[in-house]
Amino acid sequence: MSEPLDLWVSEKSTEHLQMSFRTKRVLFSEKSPFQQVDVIETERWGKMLLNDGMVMVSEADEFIYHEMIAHPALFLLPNAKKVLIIGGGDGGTAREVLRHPEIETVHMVEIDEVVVNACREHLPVTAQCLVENNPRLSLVIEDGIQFAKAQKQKIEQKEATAYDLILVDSSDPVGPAAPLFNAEFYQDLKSILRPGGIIISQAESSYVYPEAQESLLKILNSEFESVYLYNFVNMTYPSGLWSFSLATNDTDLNPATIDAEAIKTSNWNFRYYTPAVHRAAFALSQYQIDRVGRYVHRSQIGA
Ligand code: SPD
Repeated sequence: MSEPLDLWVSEKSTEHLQMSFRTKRVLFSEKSPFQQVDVIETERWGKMLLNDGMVMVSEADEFIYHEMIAHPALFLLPNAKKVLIIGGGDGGTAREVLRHPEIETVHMVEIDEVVVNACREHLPVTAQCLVENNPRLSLVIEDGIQFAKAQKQKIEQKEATAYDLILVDSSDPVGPAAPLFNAEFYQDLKSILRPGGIIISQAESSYVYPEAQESLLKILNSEFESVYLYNFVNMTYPSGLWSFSLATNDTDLNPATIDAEAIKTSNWNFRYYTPAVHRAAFALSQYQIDRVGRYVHRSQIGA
């Protein structure tokens, strides 16, 4: 009797680093007009979505990424009502935003319908809010770049109102997500954000992709009054340590101070996010300060 296949799927993160996941089977594999989309079933991490071979979410740790992209900003903006999500086709970010009852409208703009449908079918917990007729969620299949430009015109013509919070839940800066790391995109986002609003962006890894992170923070720094970097741990991303950026023109906002009572009394059974995690996430290592300290708020560099 021959042994069953020992199947591994690898993300080749850089020329010098790859991560491999022992895999039971491939559940979905399709080349969309934008990228290669795969869902695999792993031994340890549950089902996993990969875009162009890069891990986007796994069932085992998606809660960390999605809690950390949504809740820090939402607890800093208790009066937020209108949220825009660019990307986030798996639905996890929208799921977390919609846990806040004060949020009336979520616009989610995803370029790749193949990702949305693959997640609806294979990652139903992550994609649970991507149902037809969700009264608070409007899902638009469109390029986020074009959406932001069109929205800018509508706001200028008073046909639409600005967003309180914008979440850029992008994949890595290659393929369809590359323009989401450009200055022009953030200039457009700035004009569709209300004064005092917040933009959170997927900000890559300080250790594996320092150039991409630095470039994003440099752009944000040139467009916004205050820029912060905050960290979280995601086991299935290369190096484990990953970051989001926070950009705002509200100079009074201090993101590291948080209403701990509001988080505790929300009683939502977070699995990662706590008041202490919120505060600690904004602490930067000396390595990060040396790399990007000139682009982030002075409170993050110990000044
Ligand atoms: N290398 C992974 C970068 C993060 C990708 N975004 C994940 C989307 C989750 N909604």
